[in-house]
Amino acid sequence: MNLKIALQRSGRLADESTALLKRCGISFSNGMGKLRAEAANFPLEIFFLRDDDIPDYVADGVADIGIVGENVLAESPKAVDVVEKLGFGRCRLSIAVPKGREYNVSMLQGARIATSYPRVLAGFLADRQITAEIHEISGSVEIAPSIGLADAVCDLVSSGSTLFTNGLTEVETIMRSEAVLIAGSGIAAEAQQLLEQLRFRIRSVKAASENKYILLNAPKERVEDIVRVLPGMRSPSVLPLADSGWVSIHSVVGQQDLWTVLDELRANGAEGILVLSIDQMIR
Ligand code: PRT
Ligand code: ZN
Repeated sequence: MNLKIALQRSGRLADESTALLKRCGISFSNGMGKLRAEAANFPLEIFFLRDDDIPDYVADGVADIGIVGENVLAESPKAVDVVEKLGFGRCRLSIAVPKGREYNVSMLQGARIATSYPRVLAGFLADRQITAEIHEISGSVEIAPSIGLADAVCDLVSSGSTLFTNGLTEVETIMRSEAVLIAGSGIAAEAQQLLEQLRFRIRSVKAASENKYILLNAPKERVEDIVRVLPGMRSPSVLPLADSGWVSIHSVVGQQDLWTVLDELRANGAEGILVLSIDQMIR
């Protein structure tokens, strides 16, 4: 039996979804226009679909699991469970208005707002007792104000450059989203077991990409100060060097703290610092 996974065929989640499986040691070929692939070394069958269809396929049991943006699930909730956050495809659903326009949320009363996310937007407005005209459009939402179709937009934003080039300013964040692994609620026991194996791999790959392995040399008398700077998985390893006045210290540091930790290490006498990528990390 195979575990069946639905991935986006092409688009913003496609490359990172296939890259994630490959980093999990799963090999398959995903040539252009391919709709289906079978992994060579894991009982996994892959369907390549439009992202909007993925929750349906998973809810209906055609696929056991899938990768999709949280925004898609929020707009059309389905009988699926989010089993893992994946840390890519990050964006936010925001309201934007023409640049220079003053803004507070009550100004949305009676406004025309263009969006591809009418359900999430309606929920946001209802919570604030605002009645607005929601214009649902499926693409190029950002041009709606300049062609006179809307007073504001509600669209996904990542770098903000689309809003900027269309003379719009982001004024309100309605939700944050990232890619997630979803599973059908009626997933069979055998598929569930394979899913657990895959989740174990995904978690080790994700932890690895969020951390760096760090090695450094330190004079013995500074070890205590340096160890205080390093979190480590349990505690850093301290190894003797040929020169008895020095030791080598090994540890793991979170990617986001890396530069701060490096500054503190140097300030505490660390030398010959090496920072290495980690392939897998099992906590
Ligand atoms: O063909 P298919 O239906 O599969 O794809 P799609 O065109 O519906 O989706 P796609 O590939 O554009 O996006 C897939 C998923 O990527 C979305 O559902 C989000 O979860 C996630 N994602 C992350 C984004 C963005 N960032 C993003 N910036 N989806 C869309 N955008 C668009 C946004 O709509 C706007 O047009 O990019 C533009 C803004 O980008 P910036 O960088 O200029 O702010
Ligand atoms: Zn889509």
